[in-house]
Amino acid sequence: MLNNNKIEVWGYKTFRPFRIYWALHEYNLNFKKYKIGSRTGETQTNEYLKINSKGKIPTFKHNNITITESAAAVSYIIDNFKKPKDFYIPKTLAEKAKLEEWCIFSLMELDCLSIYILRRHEKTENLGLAHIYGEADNAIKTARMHFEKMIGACEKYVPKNSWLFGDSPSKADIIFTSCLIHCNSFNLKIKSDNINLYMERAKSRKIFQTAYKDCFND
Ligand SMILES: N[C@@H](CCC(=O)N[C@@H](CS)C(=O)NCC(=O)O)C(=O)O
Repeated sequence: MLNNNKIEVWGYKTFRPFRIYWALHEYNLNFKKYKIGSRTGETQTNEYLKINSKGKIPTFKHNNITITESAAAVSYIIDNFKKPKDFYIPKTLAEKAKLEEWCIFSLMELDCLSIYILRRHEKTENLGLAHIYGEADNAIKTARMHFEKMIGACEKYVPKNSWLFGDSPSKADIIFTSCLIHCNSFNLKIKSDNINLYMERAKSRKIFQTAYKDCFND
């Protein structure tokens, strides 16, 4: 196991850095925060671009390794530090594949193909960046339809009373929940009681709340 004496995280106030904050809080690890925001200019300085050439947040660093994808940083934390008691790690290859299926589904279908399309092409008054990436009514329409379809496709696999893999949260819960918590900002409605209840259960977890405050407060 690695020590935690030099963990650093850049970025805050959005759901992608939150994935890293949540994992670090689950693992009870101290870390140094650089609370820089996207589109504030802070991600475009020469100094920052040297550690993250994408000019995006989040960035995670532990000693000499720098990771510039939120889900990869979550995996790094889970794979390298001492597992807390109340956290699920898959044991078999089949369990690992099912867990990865949730993560990739959330990242691709919910984050990239739905939420991020809205972020790029919605009008400014709807929290979008159409002034930069252009208006694209059809892309917005299909992103909304896609989100609804994907929520419909996964809802029956979301347990009624537990986390995705039982009594303890996992990487899949961190990634899946992160894609759900702010979708109402884009007026994306989760039309599934089951998933809404799951999300409320996740939000009621003390560690979730502490990590959330840490990530979203100044
Ligand atoms: N795939 C990346 C996406 C990172 C990302 O898009 N971050 C947003 C804020 S949450 C950002 O920095 N956007 C600024 C930009 O797109 O230029 C991850 O999950 O870490």
